[in-house]
Amino acid sequence: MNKVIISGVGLWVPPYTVSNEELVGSYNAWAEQYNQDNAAHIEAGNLAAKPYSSAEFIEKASGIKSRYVYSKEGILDINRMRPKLASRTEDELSHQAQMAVAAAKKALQAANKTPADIDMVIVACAYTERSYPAIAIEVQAELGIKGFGFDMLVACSAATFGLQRAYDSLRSGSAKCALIINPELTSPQVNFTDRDSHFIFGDVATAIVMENESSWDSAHGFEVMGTRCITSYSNNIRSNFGYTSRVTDEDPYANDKLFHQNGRKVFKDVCPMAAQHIEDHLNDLNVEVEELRRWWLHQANINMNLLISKRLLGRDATLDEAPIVLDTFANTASAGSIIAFAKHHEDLQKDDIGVICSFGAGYSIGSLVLKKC
Ligand code: CO8
Repeated sequence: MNKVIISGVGLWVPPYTVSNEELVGSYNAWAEQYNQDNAAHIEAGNLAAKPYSSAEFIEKASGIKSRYVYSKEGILDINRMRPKLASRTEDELSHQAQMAVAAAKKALQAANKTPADIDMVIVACAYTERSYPAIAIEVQAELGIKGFGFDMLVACSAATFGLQRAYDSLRSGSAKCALIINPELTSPQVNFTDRDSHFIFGDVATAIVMENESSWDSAHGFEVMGTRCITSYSNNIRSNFGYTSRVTDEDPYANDKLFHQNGRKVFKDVCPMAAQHIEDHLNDLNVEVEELRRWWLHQANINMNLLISKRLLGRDATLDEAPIVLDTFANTASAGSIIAFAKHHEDLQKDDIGVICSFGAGYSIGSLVLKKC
């Protein structure tokens, strides 16, 4: 059967950054204001005082120092505590399509392809800003791509699950050259008034071109040796935002409609699941863990990545083996492992093997084992 190749990757980085110090400064000012405004209720024991956040805690607990955001306006304003985006008319390109197109152009260039070569577009991410028409179809129109496109949501594993869809389509012949894009506009779903999660996420867009070996013509190609996806239901990472809030008469902007999680439980559950998943995938492909030259892991928490690689290697992975990008990008949902791949793939030599692995809400875990061509 024809080999399937990842022939190009693109990374679009938003223009604004928010450091831990900036974020904590605004959260603490907001908490102080809240506690003052509610002093009587807090004193009477009817309301809990808001605890303060700390930049030291954030870096120690997660490894995150800063994050990129699509719009900085409003995030640090204690009277708003959420980003502000200009609303766009139906005739204008949507925010998410704009991010997706920027990353897609970079991936096409890296793959030495033009829009005319693509016949399938998948926009795979944690949220889309509307239900229909699909962002993927908007991207298709903007770039002038024929064929078909669709959106798919699998939280932090959307990118790897999307890559598996593309791989299967190329192998079956239903597509010849696929563009898989991850425009992760996470900041609108972050509760910037929640100390436990206000620091976790950043915005970014990544894209990958995947094609058959017969058409491959780029500087850096990676044969997809295999893909593997698994899901297991959990409420530990959840957002109840959805189109039915209108008819259930719930507040569509209540805290449960934003990202929330039991972070410590997620950490404990997901690390062993992800390590087992990678081990099983490698076993299926007759690849030894020691043969892995690079681990492009999901970027949620540096301690998670260290634990997962150590469990399999029996020692700490070096930063060269398992690169970290979350220090400057934070958790960018499904794009994290693809950012790691985008920034750390060119130095691999022919026949070097690496694994892209994502893990997150669902729970969902996805992996691709790649061999440098
Ligand atoms: N500042 C100071 N102290 C804090 C803060 C803070 N900001 N936050 C919490 N604390 C306190 C806690 O209250 C707690 O205090 P106490 O011991 O008195 O109860 C103490 O610090 C320790 O808190 P935790 O137990 O929560 O701390 P952890 O060491 O577990 O670290 C983490 C917290 C960083 C959240 C960690 O648990 C973690 O990274 N877990 C994994 C989370 C993860 O990977 N989640 C995946 C989510 S992403 C995903 O699946 C995609 C969803 C879709 C995208 C969403 C976009 C918006």
